[in-house]
Amino acid sequence: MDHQIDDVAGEATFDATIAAGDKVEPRDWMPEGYRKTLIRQVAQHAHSEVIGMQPEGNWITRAPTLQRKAILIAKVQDEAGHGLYLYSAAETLGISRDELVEMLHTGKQKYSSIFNYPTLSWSDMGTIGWLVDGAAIVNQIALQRASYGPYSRAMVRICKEESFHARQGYSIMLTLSSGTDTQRKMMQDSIDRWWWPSLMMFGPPDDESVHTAQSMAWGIKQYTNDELRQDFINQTVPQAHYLGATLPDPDLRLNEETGNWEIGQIDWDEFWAVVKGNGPLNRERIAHKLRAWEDNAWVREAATAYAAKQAARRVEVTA
Ligand code: BYC
Repeated sequence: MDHQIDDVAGEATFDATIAAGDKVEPRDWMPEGYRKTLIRQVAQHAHSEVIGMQPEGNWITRAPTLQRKAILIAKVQDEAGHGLYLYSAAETLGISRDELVEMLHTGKQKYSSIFNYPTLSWSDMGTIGWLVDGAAIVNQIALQRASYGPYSRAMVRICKEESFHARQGYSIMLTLSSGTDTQRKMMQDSIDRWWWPSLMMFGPPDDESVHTAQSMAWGIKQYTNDELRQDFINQTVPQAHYLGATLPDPDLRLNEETGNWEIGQIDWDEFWAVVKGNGPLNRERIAHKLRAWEDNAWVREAATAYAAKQAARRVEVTA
């Protein structure tokens, strides 16, 4: 009975917090669906950052200059950091890091479709920074205003770092676009392969998005998938033109009335195939992650033993 009274009072406070645009914090009452939705989305986001290290890590040893190598290492390290902020934010919802990692390893939780495509040339480092991080920023700027405090605060820091990532990507594209014919061809080939998968990052079209309406009512999402996708397209098309590149869409056209760049049909069959585990590299990505997890077990054991030793010393000192 007392529980029911607590729930009624908690729900009223929760509704008022959302209506006022204030933040919900870990100890506050929240509906079970809200907690579950956040665990799903934040965990999926964390997993994406960690798996997202693989396509770029693939090019660290082959970066064309020392400076590009140093920048790429820093960027890949940032992605690991983003994963850690996000796992920490997910843990405040009452789930452990081990459970989350287990769900990634067993395929019970997803990561972004985009990281199942291969990185075939150095130019892909530019395209990923420009298009993939660019798409991530459009999505994450909105998530800075998400109603759950720990998630929104993690987003503020992540967005600052992502903007450096997008710039380093575009800087690679500018270098290639003013280079030799071979470099320009490599750049165009890379754009041709990454354009459509980048647009898929925003999720299914609004009429197929099962979570958007509820997530917007809860203030987790501020905009729909299609709205964010359109913002990204409008921002990116002029950047492609500045590079002297084309986008692989014969139907792309500016609608003078709305100011929107309108695109052709996205291949949603391809998107769902990738999401369901049948993209070009889904199996390899998870196999590589599992191998790294097993090979590095000794690091986790050593860190745990060290923490226990430090804690025991603190007890001795205070006794
Ligand atoms: N890939 O109802 P919907 C990065 C799933 S990392 C895979 O619209 P929602 C970076 C969706 O989960 C960027 N699955 O869902 C790192 C749902 O399935 P379940 C990662 C997708 O949640 C390293 C179903 O489709 N960013 O920036 O309302 C290097 C129906 O979708 C995808 C984030 O994770 C997809 N693309 O909206 C470089 C952002 N899209 O779970 C860069 C946080 C949809 O019911 N997440 N699905 O089985 C979000 O903003 C939202 O979760 C989404 C989807 C917009 C992605």
